[in-house]
Parts: sequence; C-alpha cells; structure tokens
Amino acid sequence: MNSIQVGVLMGSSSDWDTMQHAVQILQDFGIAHEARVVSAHRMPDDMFSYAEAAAGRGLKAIIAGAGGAAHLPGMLAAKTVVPVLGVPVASKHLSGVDSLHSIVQMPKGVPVATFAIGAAGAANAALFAVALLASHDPALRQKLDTFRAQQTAAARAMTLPA
Ligand code: RP5
Repeated sequence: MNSIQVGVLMGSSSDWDTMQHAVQILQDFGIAHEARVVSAHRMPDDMFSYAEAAAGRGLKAIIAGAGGAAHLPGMLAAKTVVPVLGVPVASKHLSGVDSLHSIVQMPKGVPVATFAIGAAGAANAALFAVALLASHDPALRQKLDTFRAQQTAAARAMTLPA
C-alpha cells in the first residue's frame, strides 16, 4: 500500500461539506491521503502530535480547513515544516471572512499557503498539493496537464443564450 502523501485535516465534522472537495480531487488524482477531524481548540494535543509526526511519516503536504477563529492551519505550521495549505471554511456569522483573516495573516517566519473561502479553496488546495507532488512525478504531471486541458476545452465549449 502507498504511504500517505497528503493529510486533510478539519476542525469539525461540520467542515466536511467544504473539505470533501479537497478529498475528491485527491481521489481523482490517485493521491494516497487521509482525512481526519483534528480541532485546534478542542484537541490541541492531538493537533501537535499530528504535526510533530507529519514529516517522519513522509507527508508532503497538509491541507487544513477551519472556520471562525481558525487556528488549525497556523498552529500545525508552527510545529512542522511540511507545507500547510489553509482553507478558510465559511462561518455562520461572518461568512468565512473571519476564517480567511485568521489563516492568511500569519506573522513572518511561519508560512501557511492560504486559499479561497469555501469549496473552491478546498479544491484548489488539493490541486496545489497535486502540483507540488507532480514536480517529482512525471506521470502525475501528465494527469495534471490533462486535467487543465479538459478544463480549457470545457470553457471553450461554453455557450451563452442567443
Ligand atoms: C471550527 O469551528 C471548525 O473548523 C468549524 O468550522 C467551526 C464550528 O465547529 P462546530 O461548532 O460546527 O463543531 O473549529
């Protein structure tokens, strides 16, 4: 069995509706991955354990989604040099702008790559992870090129009402 390449973490099962879009992309590209709920404020010890073990387990990227005061991506990044890709999940009261600001405004020295709020951000985080892996994997690079070509063809085939 292939070892896990990408971890997909989220702060709550309520984030799954958003984060499933990352998992779907990883499945489509055949990337060995795992998806888990690891909450920064409800399970801080689990979060640190996951981050501390990530490099030794061979993880190449961690996609982390959270909403509200979204500490998860930044605190994971504080404990590992494995690239952390942050996905702001839309929150109930502030529509995810709070999540976005929490994730994107990392102080200098501990980076988190931050994506769009919601499903598009989750999918793009996974595509970014694919691109990272593809730089050392010609077959995966070919799959990514094909994905882009299909997307381009679909856009060119779009029609508008007369
Ligand atoms: C965050 O709080 C989670 O990432 C989630 O987006 C938000 C709300 O969590 P629940 O109250 O729905 O479990 O930690």
